[in-house]
Order: sequence, then structure tokens, then C-alpha cells
Amino acid sequence: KNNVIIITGASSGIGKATAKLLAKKGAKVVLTARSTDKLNSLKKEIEDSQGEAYVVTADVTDKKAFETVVTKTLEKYGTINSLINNAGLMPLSFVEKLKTDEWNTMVDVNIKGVLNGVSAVLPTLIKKKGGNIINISSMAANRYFPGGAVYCATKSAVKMFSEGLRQELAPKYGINVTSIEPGAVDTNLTDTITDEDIKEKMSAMQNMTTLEADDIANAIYYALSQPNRVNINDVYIVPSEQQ
Ligand code: NJP
Repeated sequence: KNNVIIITGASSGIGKATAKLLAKKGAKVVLTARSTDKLNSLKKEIEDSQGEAYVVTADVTDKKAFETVVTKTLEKYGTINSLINNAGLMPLSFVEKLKTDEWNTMVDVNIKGVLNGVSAVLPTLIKKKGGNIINISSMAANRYFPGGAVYCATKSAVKMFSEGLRQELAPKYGINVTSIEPGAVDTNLTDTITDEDIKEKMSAMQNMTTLEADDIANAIYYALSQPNRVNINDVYIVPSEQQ
């Protein structure tokens, strides 16, 4: 069926697993991120399994580039049903280290990236009176962890923005909104950490069995596959072994 879903951060981790699952379930997935090569190889992988995928490279911090993702998707498929705002970064550090460039990058990608996605798709979803917006927030929206003051703040912003969107859009336009709040998931997310103290703490966690990206993809599919009368607000999902 004609179910067109834009997924940001589709080149890796949760976004990639979600694209594969949704394509397997019959959606037309629009893959976006900065790494064109990775997106193209994912597109090929999906097509090799008889799925449908389309690549539009974009940096989520670039409002115009995101608008182009939407324009190109509409040109290709004629509609958009859902947006999954998944792109994110987690360069953790203690505040006193004043890694202000990293703070700004987190605000730009984790918060403004979500706002850019929503502003780009909303006119289409409002016109068709329906659809889903899924925002990947975090367990970090619900509690602080060491080195996470700014990251937790960005993910709290995403969670609260999601609830505001839901209250404004779901009753009026039938656009359902979900905040997904994972604990530790086995992806490349920690690669952006530059702070040595934090890196050490993270490696101490390595004995724990974490979630797989597929577990989050399943949670996203659960939210997307509900009948329109059902809005899944928050999915707070953590590894059994995580404190
Ligand atoms: O991480 P990773 P995850 N413009 O590093 C993209 C949240 N989360 O899958 O641009 C566009 O494998 C990047 O693509 P590229 C987390 O906060 C995770 O774990 O090609 N895209 C890549 O595809 C995040 O919101 C955990 O480099 C940009 C993707 O983002 C989401 O899950 C726990 C971009 C990152 O893939 C997915 O992260 C949790 C930009 N400017 C929440 N910058 C966890 N893993 O434990 C980055 O609570 N990307």
C-alpha cells in the first residue's frame, strides 16, 4: 500500500533497523542522513529484499535541505504518511569542561533537527488530515546520567515538544505523535564522545546486555501500526539489565 515514511538518521543504528523493518512490512521508506554511500547501500539491501526505498541526502540542521527531502518525496511518491525524527548525537561530557561546541551541535541536531523535520512535513500532513510523527527521544528525557546534562536537556525538549505536538495535532487533524525513549541500545551513538572520563565510564557498562536497534524498530512499528484512534504517547523501553 502507499505508505510513505521519511526516516532521518537512516544510515546507521536505530534508523537503519527501522527502515529495514518498515520496508519489509510494505512501506516506501525515504532514507535521509548525511552519508550518501551508506544510504545507497541500505537502499540496495532493501531492494534486494523486494522493498522500496528512496535516498535523499540531507543534514537535519539545514532547514532548506529538509524541505528538499519533503519536496523530492512528494515528487516521487505524491504523498507522505509519516516522519520518524531519529537523527541524533550524544557527545557526553561534564558541564565544567565547557565543551560548548558539542553542546551547540546537540542542540542543533537533537532539537532543531526535529523542529526542521516537523515544519517541513506538517503542511502535507495537515492537508491530508492524518499521519504519524515519531520522535526518538531517550530514557535521558526522564533522568540524568553522568556527563549527560546537555544531552538529557535536548531529549527532554524532544519529549515535551512531542506531547505539545500531540495535543495540538491529534484531536484537530488526526496526526498522531509518539516519543520513543530508549535506554542503552547497541549502535554507534557513543562514537561521538570525545571526553576520556566518560569513555571510560561507558566501557565499564560494556558487560551489560543492551537493547538491539531492532528492538526499537519494533517499538516504532507498534506505534505506527495502531488504528488512527490510538495514539501511543511514550514508549519508554530499557534493557532488563540496565539500572
Ligand atoms: O546512533 P547512530 P543511534 N544530519 O550513531 C544521523 C537516540 N538514542 O541509532 O548523517 C542528519 O548509530 C547519522 O547519520 P550521518 C539517539 O539520541 C539512542 O543510536 O550519516 N543526520 C546516523 O544515521 C538518536 O536520536 C540510544 O552521520 C544526522 C544517526 O544520526 C537516535 O536514537 C539511546 C546528523 C545516528 O546513528 C538514533 O541514534 C537513546 C545530521 N546533522 C536514544 N547527525 C542508544 N543508542 O543507546 C547525525 O536513549 N545524524
